[in-house]
Order: sequence, then C-alpha cells, then structure tokens
Amino acid sequence: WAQDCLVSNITVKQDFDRMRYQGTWYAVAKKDPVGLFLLDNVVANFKVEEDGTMTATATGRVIILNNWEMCANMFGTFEDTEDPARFKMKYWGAAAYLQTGYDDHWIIDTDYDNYAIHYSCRELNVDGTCLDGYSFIFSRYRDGLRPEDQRIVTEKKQEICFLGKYRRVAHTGKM
Ligand code: ODT
Repeated sequence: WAQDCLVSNITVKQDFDRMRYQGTWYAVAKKDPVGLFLLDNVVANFKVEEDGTMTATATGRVIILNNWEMCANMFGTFEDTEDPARFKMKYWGAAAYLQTGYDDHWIIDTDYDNYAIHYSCRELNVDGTCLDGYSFIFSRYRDGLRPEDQRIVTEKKQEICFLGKYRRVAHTGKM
C-alpha cells in the first residue's frame, strides 16, 4: 500500500452528524499553514442554527501584521456541500485587522465525545497533493486526548500526509 497523498483521495467522517459535533472543542495540536495565524489557547465552539446552518466561534492567541500577538474572537459560518463532512468555512474576526478567509473545512474523523481531526488544504500542487494546508486536532478536554484516542489520531495524521508536521497547542489558561 503506497500512499499517494492526493487531496482528492482523503476520506472524511462518514455520515457526519453536526448536531453531535456542537459545543466546545479544545485545540491540542496544529499543523500550521503558510502565514500562521492562530497560535495557542485555541478554543472553538460549534453550533447548529435554527435553519440547520453550522456556525462556530473561536478564541485564541493570534499573530497579526508585524508579529503582534493578541487574543482574538473569530467567527465562522459553514457552507454545506454534497458531503456532510466537507464544508466551506467563511471566517472573519471581531476586529477589522484580524484575518478573514474562505477555506475548505473537512472533518476527517471524530467520535463526537473525545477527539476530532480537522483538515483544510488551501492550495494544491499541480500533482494534486497539498501545497499549503492546516489541520487542527481537537479534544473535548482542555488537558488533551485520552491515550486510547492517540492511536486513531496518529493514523489519521498519516492518512492526510501531515504526520510529523504538528506542534502542540498549549492551554495556559491566561486568556
Ligand atoms: O491559524 C491559521 O493559521 C489558519 C487560519 C484559521 C482560521 C480560523 C478561523 C476561525 C473561525 C471560527 C471558526 C471556528 C472553527 C474552527 C475549527 C477549525 C479550524 C479553523
């Protein structure tokens, strides 16, 4: 079995259930994109609105412009696609100098109660592999993943061809 790392071959969570995904997720690890934005203390809160649209807020320490670090409140709305685990995320900040964007937002895997693996490729290489992307590993718990979830997460990191590219996301509680 040779891994081709084609973004189009990446599999996502089957029958993703946005209702069960709601609530708080703590980022425990992150693979950064070019132009790193969210640094640490990243907490996301997902919600399903009355019309069924998934939305989220995120707080975290960010890096803006000339290496200024600050705490930011971010907002996102998720546009549906034919696949329930693949969204397009439109995001913006509470303040105008924060980053805005429109990214793929894929839920690679989750058990809803403990772990989640998010993936976004922003730019493809001509051969269909990912040139610039980012990924978050989320936990329902601030202090990290349970040992039994580590194996699954490591496997998934490999499947999305980001194994070895993650850093820990600290939660210092100083926000
Ligand atoms: O940090 C980077 O370098 C990449 C840019 C991340 C965009 C953050 C936008 C957050 C908008 C609010 C939505 C929260 C949901 C987050 C879930 C996963 C990661 C985007």
